[in-house]
Amino acid sequence: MLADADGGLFFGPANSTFAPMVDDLFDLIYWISAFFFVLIVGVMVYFVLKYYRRPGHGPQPSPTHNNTLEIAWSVLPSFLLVVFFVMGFTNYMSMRTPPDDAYEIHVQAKKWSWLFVYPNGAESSDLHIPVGRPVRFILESEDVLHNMFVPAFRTKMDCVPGRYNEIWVQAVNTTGTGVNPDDHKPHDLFCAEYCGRDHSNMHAFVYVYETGDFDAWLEKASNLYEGNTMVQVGEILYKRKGCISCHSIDGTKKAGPSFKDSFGTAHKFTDGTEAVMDENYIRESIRDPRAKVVAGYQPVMPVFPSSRLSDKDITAIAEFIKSLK
Ligand code: HEC
Ligand SMILES: [Cu+2]
Repeated sequence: MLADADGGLFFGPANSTFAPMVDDLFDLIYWISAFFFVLIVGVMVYFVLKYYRRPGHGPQPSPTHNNTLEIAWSVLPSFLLVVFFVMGFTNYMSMRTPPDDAYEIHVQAKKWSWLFVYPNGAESSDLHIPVGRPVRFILESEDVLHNMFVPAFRTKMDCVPGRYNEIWVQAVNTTGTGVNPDDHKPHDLFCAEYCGRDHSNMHAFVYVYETGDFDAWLEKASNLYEGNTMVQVGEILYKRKGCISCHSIDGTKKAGPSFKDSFGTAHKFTDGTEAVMDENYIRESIRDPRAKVVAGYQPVMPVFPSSRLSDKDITAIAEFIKSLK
């Protein structure tokens, strides 16, 4: 094996069962290319120095043909090509064929956030998975092309609007839960397909747990309203439903207005009217964002019907926005 478990020269630590084989293939192609680059440029430089035109060194008769050489430079690259293809194809096929007993997680990408949906209906905006168990991702997009990329797993797959795509992964190490700063860090998950204004913020963390810890997390995630105040639920939904990608809570202007100090104040709209933000206005903004478009912003906010955000959820979000004064 060429690759180290820590990822070697080019990669971060290898944290999935696929990572070493991806790294091996990359290293193989890389070093073969480097070898031939040095060889060819070296020979070129040597010939230039040896044969350049100077007094006493005019043009010389040269051979027109060399069968051995031509066969060599056709057969050797073809052979390498076949080796790369077979290795790449086998890797690709094993990444695309999850074992039957894989744990399934739905991935919904949208501008500009991730939603992960677990078999029991629990949802999260960061990815949580058990260690040592195959996890199959069913990827979809609500709007444009996105791509789920976890460098630590070497996993990368398109999320295409209107169809399901899949990939699977088996993590080999746990990560910290992010609570204890001494834990090793959770992995990064990026969008790797340019998808508009806040593409670069389309980021999530990947937490990998021991099986028991994962079950505990899942249990907690499925009972959102249990043991949380409305404000806390509102904050969780604000992250989970992707409001966070367009609305800040610290006053910074993103694609949408900040929620900071916005409750109870007057908001101006593109049609010249204005209204004070109260619960009804928040509700309308979520169910029918085009009804009033805040001056200075594009009408890009997606509609959230009750199938995606219940009335109770909206109440929680309103409580959260209220708490930001
Ligand atoms: C793709 C970006 C985007 C997402 C995601 C998004 N919004 Fe918006 N939102 C906007 C924009 C842009 C406006 C201002 C234009 C308008 O009123 O339609 C807005 C306006 C609002 C307003 C009125 C704000 C004000 O200052 O008057 C509220 C309330 C709101 N959004 C709530 C939410 C909630 C809750 C979510 C998540 C469930 C959410 N938004 C998700 C872009 C977004
Ligand atoms: Cu994206």
